Amino acid sequence: MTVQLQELAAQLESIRQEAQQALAATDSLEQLEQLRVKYLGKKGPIPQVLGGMAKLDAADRPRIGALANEVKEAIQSDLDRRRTALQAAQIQAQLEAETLDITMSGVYRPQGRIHPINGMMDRVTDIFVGLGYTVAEGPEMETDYYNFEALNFLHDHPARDMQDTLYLPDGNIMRTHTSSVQIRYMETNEPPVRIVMPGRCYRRDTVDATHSAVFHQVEILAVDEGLTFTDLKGTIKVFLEQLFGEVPIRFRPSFFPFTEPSAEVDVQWKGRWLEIMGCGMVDPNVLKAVGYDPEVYTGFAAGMGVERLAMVLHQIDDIRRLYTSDLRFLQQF
Ligand code: 2U9
Repeated sequence: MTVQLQELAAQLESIRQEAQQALAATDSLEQLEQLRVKYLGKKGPIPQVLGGMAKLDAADRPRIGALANEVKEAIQSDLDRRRTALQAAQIQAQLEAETLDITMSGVYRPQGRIHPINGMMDRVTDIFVGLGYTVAEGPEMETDYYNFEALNFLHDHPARDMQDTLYLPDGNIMRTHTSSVQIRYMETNEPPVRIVMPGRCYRRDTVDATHSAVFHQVEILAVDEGLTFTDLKGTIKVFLEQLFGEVPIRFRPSFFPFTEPSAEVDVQWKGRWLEIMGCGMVDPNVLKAVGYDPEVYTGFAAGMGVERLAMVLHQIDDIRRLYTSDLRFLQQF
């Protein structure tokens, strides 16, 4: 190989290397195109090198021509590979830049929960349903007859007083207990009766830590042949066991217009006797008022205040907390 040939071959080799490095360093298609023109264009270095072929021996000329083609092809294939890579990168970048987030941020809907009054009313009602009682409901607006008269309240009974009962302009009243529902039920149903009445009641009370003008009751009524005070005690014992567990209970004599005899029921809870409900045998006058023969049928009844039960079992210190809709309070249940 002649010195001239070696020189031209070395020049071609360094063009190839330089082009290779330049291509590897490009990061845009525009730059790549500039490099194509620079290294493979008509005014590029290879035609220049080939211009020096005149100095070569005729026998060396085809060799340098072949070498020049090899270098051109090598540069071309580097260029193609780089173009493919840059195009792929460009598409990828475009895809990432144009990503459309089609998700929508959700609408926050706070989860509600059962109010402690309703929770307690459900618990009590469910226990009696478990004992075979049926739920009965009635209107909150009542007549004097269903709320007092049929329940054996004397005409001058203090509960009938304007100071104790909410009277409506039309002469009706807001029911002061759910007992009116039992009267309505017995008027349209024959014994045997086993009913449980959960419901809202109203009294013209001055609101304080233990009184609310709106409150809730659950009452029960059983009427059948041969029911005795023992049946009443057994029913209440089973009920209180399910609500409080095995706690001592006691019955104290009391008075209600609609029951005779009547009793208050206390449970021993956290070391103290608490008055929790009232009960008694249905007064014969009440049975007569709905057309039941008191010589054939006897009945027992009991009633309790739902707020009071909730306050005892949840250790709530003021009845008003149950009515002020303070979420810090309500979220505890
Ligand atoms: C009929 C006959 C008898 C329901 C009864 C009680 C005793 C009682 C109070 C508890 C606290 C009301 O919420 S409170 O203030 N109730 O002590 N209730 S016997 O007796 C009836 C009901 C209906 C036809």
